[in-house]
Amino acid sequence: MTPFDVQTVRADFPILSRMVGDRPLVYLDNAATSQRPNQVIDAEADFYRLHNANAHRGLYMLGEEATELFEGARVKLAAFVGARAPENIIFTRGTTESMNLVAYGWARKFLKPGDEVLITEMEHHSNIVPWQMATQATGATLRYIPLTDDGLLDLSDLGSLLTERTKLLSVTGMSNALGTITPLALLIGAAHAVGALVAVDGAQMVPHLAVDVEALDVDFLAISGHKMLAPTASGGLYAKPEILEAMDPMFGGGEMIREVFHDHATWNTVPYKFEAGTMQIAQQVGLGAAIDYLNALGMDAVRAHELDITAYALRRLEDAGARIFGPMNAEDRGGAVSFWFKDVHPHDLATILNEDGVAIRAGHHCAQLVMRRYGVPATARASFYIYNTKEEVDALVDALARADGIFTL
Ligand code: C6P
Repeated sequence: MTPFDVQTVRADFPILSRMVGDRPLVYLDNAATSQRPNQVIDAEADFYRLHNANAHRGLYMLGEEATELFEGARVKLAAFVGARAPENIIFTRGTTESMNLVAYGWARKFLKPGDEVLITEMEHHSNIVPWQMATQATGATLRYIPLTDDGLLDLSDLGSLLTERTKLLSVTGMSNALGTITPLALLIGAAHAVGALVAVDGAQMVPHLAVDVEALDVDFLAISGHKMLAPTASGGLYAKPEILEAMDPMFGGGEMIREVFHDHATWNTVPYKFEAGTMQIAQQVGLGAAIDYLNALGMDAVRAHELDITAYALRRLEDAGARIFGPMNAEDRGGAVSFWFKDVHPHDLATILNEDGVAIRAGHHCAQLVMRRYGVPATARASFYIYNTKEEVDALVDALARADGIFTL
């Protein structure tokens, strides 16, 4: 049972009343990016209409308003993920930039030959490639936690993968390709026990589950705003204060310095030492409005809706003959449901479904190691959010039946 009125939520999203030809849009690609409610669109537009100036620079009214709104968004994001102080949040363009910041600012400074970084085969490329680059640059070694046949992390060999050589465990909180929810408390406890830090890719987790970085005791958390109703290029990196103090900045430029001399410069305080140049001010202000929206629904309610619709979709897709990748129990997963339908290539399927107004993603979802693990070049993926309904799941299944008809002619 959804604890909020989905039709009331839908009315806040102008794009959901668009038609695709003569069919209503059924938007099921929320893992790629969510849609935005009027509240977020208005917050971003009002920033430009009424308050636009650069942040942290102008000593005039607009400059102060822009700074206040920008910093207000930092306070909201910090509270949303349970951070003790807004200074623990670095604003970034999203998870990719956040993970690269950890890989440059922390890993390249502290890793040395013989050290290990442990990740999983379930990761998005943005939590693989930065570690390949950082371990190659430092002489450290990259290791992987494998996957079970049913899309869970295979932790049977964790003891030999996570050792005193491990300096960092970097893992997604929720897989975009399998939906799998990671047992973070267990992994963070095990990593800290051997002295490793833990980075969590929160791109899919933060929009869909209540997160408390203090309770989890996580060291880094990467966040993408655009998957949680906010504008593109909004998001951030949470990190523990002592880690941020020790890290190097990734970008040099305006605002990140305290003093500049001919031969060197000194850094501004955290978080500003990581925020060089003019930031994505209006977008982060929009993120603040998105957080207000999600808080008004309540993250427990957001999760309850997702569980309800995902359980329904898993059942209906399985009955329709789809092979589903990832856990079949909705409690173990989020709402990104990857599947292979009969013998139809996912790209053909997505094209046919589009004729019925149904938008799904087809491809490797930037998770090629997952595709290799399960022996497929691509999957079709439907992914749900707060405004999706069971009728839309029915529309997906009806469209699949039509695709089946076309291919069995
Ligand atoms: N996944 C998808 O369709 P950015 O693009 O930086 O906001 O997020 C990257 C990213 C990192 N980790 C996970 C688990 C993700 O799902 C994503 C983005 C999109 O699945 C686009 S590839």
